[in-house]
Amino acid sequence: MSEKAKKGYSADSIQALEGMEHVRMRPSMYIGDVGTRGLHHLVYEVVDNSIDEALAGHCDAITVIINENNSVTVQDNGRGIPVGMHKKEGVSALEVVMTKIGAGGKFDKDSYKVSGGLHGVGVSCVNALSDHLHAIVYREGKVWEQEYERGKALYPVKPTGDSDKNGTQVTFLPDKSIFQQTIEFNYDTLASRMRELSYLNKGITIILMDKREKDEAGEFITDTFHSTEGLKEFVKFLDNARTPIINHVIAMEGEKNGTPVEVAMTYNDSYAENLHSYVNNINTHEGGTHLSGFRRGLTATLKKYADNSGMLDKLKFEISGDDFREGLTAIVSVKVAEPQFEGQTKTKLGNRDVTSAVSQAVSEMLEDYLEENPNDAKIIIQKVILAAQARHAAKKAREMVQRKNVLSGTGLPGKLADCSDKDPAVCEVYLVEGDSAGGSAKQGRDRKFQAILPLRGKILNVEKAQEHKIYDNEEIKNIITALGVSFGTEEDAKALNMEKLRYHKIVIMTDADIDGSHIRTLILTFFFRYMRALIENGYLYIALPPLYLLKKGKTERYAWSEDDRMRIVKEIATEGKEDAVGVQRYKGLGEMNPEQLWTTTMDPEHRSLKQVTIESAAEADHLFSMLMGDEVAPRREFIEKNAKYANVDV
Ligand code: 0RA
Repeated sequence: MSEKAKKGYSADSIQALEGMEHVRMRPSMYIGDVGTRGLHHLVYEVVDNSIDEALAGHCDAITVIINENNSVTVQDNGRGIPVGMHKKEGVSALEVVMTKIGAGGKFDKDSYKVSGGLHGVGVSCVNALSDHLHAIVYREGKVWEQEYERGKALYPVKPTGDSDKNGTQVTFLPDKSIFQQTIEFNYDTLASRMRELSYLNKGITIILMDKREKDEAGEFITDTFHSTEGLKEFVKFLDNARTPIINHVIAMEGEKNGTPVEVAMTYNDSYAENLHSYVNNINTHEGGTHLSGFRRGLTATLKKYADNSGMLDKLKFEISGDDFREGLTAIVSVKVAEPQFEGQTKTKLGNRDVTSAVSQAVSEMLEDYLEENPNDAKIIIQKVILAAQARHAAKKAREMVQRKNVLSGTGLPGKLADCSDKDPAVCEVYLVEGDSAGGSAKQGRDRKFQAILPLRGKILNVEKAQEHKIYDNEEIKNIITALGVSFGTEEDAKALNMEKLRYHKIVIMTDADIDGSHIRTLILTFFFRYMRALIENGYLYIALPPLYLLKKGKTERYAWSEDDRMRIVKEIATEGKEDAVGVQRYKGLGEMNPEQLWTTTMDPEHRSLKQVTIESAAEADHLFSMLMGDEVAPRREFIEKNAKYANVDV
């Protein structure tokens, strides 16, 4: 080893250091943000490396452990990151991978690295943003280790023993000074990504374990994710609360023009379209060329079959592309060597040649299926015809709602207490559960910029209703007219006339109980299905009312969680007399007087609002389908399990 290498101070490694410094200075540039999303991104980044090793055919088991101190361990049984001297850098390859930005994917060119995409910033990034990281490599009979602090190696890679295992183990503790909001990992968030990864990469076993908590039997909470059928199972999972109308999940897997394509789809008796797409395991929320390819293949094949069948002969109007996708649940997953990501959130695939690859793959798959399953083919075409008829009815109903708005003078619903300011950028509208809470909100608000729209009871379950039916619903009509924008499932309606939007903050305010969470989900479903652009533009929020009022003499404090409550009780109790602190549990918004509602939940100075994001459309869709689908059991179970979370991320 040269002198330089021993110290690890070659010119290149100084540059590497600067790269690492840059990650710490501008973390959001690398991982998106430094909130909970970015925090969880660290785990995905490390796991992606192991997935790459699995895709290269060298690894079939990955274990992810949340340790007691909130560090995370990711283990795999791959070849182990090479530990030999890296010629150019003069230090161990392991050290290069861990401390040089962008070094991650340089070794293996053949596999479709996630690198270069949305993730793929490399494990060095995780290292830079960790207080401490410990890498252990099992390779060629030996164990090698290196530790780092905030991305800097504490010692050169050293052998620490013998082993007949192969693999890599990385344990990292996120840096609190970077992730200031929290470094607490959410088990369910990690679980849903691991589940997704197991469907997208069949054959790999991913074990997730939480060592922070034990179940009743005294065991650590753990889940094992493994899929033998891949996307086929993913579709079944997404549709488990819906009723299928055809016998199988239609699936294909293969390579077209050099692009590996996987597709799975089925039809259910709902009216919703659930289409999810992935590129190199990344959920492409904004779609792109692969999704266009899927749509094109689907429409062309079904249209041709329908035309030849004669079933369309009596139909008086054209069938539109949307009609072929009512009740469709489908997943498209492609692997692209050099993906170009576009769009607002860089989750839209731009590579032109992928469209025809996917379109051809889908056409071939579907043609075969329709030939071999004529009964299913007939059922699908009948469904398409019904969808086309309903679309016509919906168009009329939509026009009626829009026309009524114009006729009724101001066009605003009678129940809306509008604000005086007219500048949408500063205006807010609260959609409030129940007339009584609505009354408090009206009294408590700042009427200059805050409008209140009380909603009575439950709004319609839009997933189960056909589009034209939802326009008969008073509450939904009120929301639509209050907001002032267009709506609907058709392409032209989806491109909302955003400039007409009357409020740039739309705040859902419901009780912090099971009914409240159900109503919130119903409203979210409506926005998700019919005004998705509002979510995408960040206009939709959830109000977070406090759970407790704590009183000691003249002191009044509010608590938003159990932890909050315990902390504040300690704080305001005199001489440790915690019993003397009065605790009032708020069951509903109605229990707060207007002033309390203002101070805790509506006053921009003190309130906390949760912005609704489309984190993972697949997860959100599953959530919606579980809550809204036909089967009651999974819905109950879900609501009960999640009732403790005051907020649902969609
Ligand atoms: C490059 C080359 C080789 C292994 C890996 C990367 C590798 C990286 C990671 C990251 C997490 N787990 C991993 N497992 C393997 C091996 C090349 C060889 O052995 O010939």
